[in-house]
This record gives sequence, C-alpha cells and structure tokens, in this order.
Amino acid sequence: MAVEADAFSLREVLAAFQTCVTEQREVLLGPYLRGWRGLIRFLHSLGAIFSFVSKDAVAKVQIMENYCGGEQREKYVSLQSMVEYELASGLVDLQKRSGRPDSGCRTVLRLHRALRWLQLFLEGLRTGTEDSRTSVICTDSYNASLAAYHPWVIRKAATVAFCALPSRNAFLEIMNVGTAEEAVAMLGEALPYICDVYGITQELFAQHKLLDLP
Ligand code: 1PW
Repeated sequence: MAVEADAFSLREVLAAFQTCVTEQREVLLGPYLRGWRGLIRFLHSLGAIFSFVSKDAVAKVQIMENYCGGEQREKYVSLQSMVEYELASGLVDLQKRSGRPDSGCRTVLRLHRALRWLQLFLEGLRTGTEDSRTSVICTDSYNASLAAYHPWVIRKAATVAFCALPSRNAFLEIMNVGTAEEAVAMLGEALPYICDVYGITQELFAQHKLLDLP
C-alpha cells in the first residue's frame, strides 16, 4: 500500500494525457480515462473534503469505462468514433435529458469542462510564486471555467473545499515529482499536452454542436 502511494506521481497522470492524441489527432478514450483515474487518486490525497469534488468525476469515469468495456467497445476507442457512433445511432439527448440520460457525449463533456479547470489551475500553480495562495488560484480558475455550469450550492461547496488546499509548496510536493522547481518544470512540459487534448475535444464538440448537451 505504502509503496503504491509512494510510487504515485502526478507526472504519470499527466503523461497519460500525452499518449491520448494519435497522429490523426484523435483523442483515445483509454488513456484519457486513465489520466482521469490518476487525477481522482490525486484529489483523494488532498483529503476527505475533496471527496465531494471527486465523487462526480468518479461516477462519470465509471460510466465511460462501462462503455469502453461494453458490447460496443470498438465505437468507444476515441472521442471521434464515439461522437460519430452516438450521433448516428440517436443515442444522445440533445435538448433535454430523457430516454438517453447518460450518453458518452454528455458525460465526456462534463469531464472536458473539468479538464479546463484543471488546466487553468495547474497553469496558475506553475506561474505562481512561493507565497501565492492555492485556494485563490483554485477559486479563480474554477470561476473562469467550471463554475459557469454549476448551480449556486455546488459553487459554494466547491469554494469552501478550496480553502482547505495546502500551500503552493506543499502542493508541489504532494505531486511527488521531486523538488518544487522540478515539479514546476514538469508542469511546463506536461501542460501543453492537456491543452492539446482540451483543444481537440473542444473543436470536435463545437463542430457537432455538442457543447451545451443537457
Ligand atoms: C484541484 C484541482 C481539481 C480539478 C479536478 C476536477 C474535478 C471536477 C469535479 C467537479 C465536480 C463538482 C460537483 C459535481 C457537479 C456535477 O453536477 C457536474 N459535474 C461536473 C464534472 O462538473 C455536472 O454533472 P451533471 O449533474 O450534469 O451530471
């Protein structure tokens, strides 16, 4: 157990996002979900207060893993194949959640929006100074992204949870990448990959008018 916890490093999580994008600029769901699983593990290491934040992400990842291991698994290899399949088969509720409440498209859209938050947060952490407050970085990045999609009560609870975040240096240490400087350097290397995954997904969903799925 201890060995496993020690071996955990945010580097590997971010590397999963690096292996997501194929030469054809498709986003592979396998590594995408592996990246998320790692992130969730990371959130857990931040303490119980973050379990409410990760709970929904766990549920969403689970829905997607079920699709990826299900009968139609070959349709869920990449985001592109998923979108094509679900739209062509009428599996996506476009106006209101009803008969198909948990399509892969609407589920990934939630993870996709949360990924933007993560991206902004890690970028804020990277460019911050030693005395930057992580709770402020986290709140700012949340307000600039995911908050727009959340009702007041979730925004409130999230903002309260952020206050429990450790200091920037402690946070960089929890990442388990080495010294604070090494962690910052790793973020500089890894963030462009998350940006890339985010950008391709955003374009794909925009193209198919899927950015507002209920
Ligand atoms: C320290 C940096 C952390 C970044 C990790 C991102 C985790 C994102 C999880 C946020 C979840 C907040 C509570 C749940 C809200 C759901 O209602 C909402 N889900 C998301 C992922 O935004 C919308 O899902 P729904 O209700 O339409 O199924």
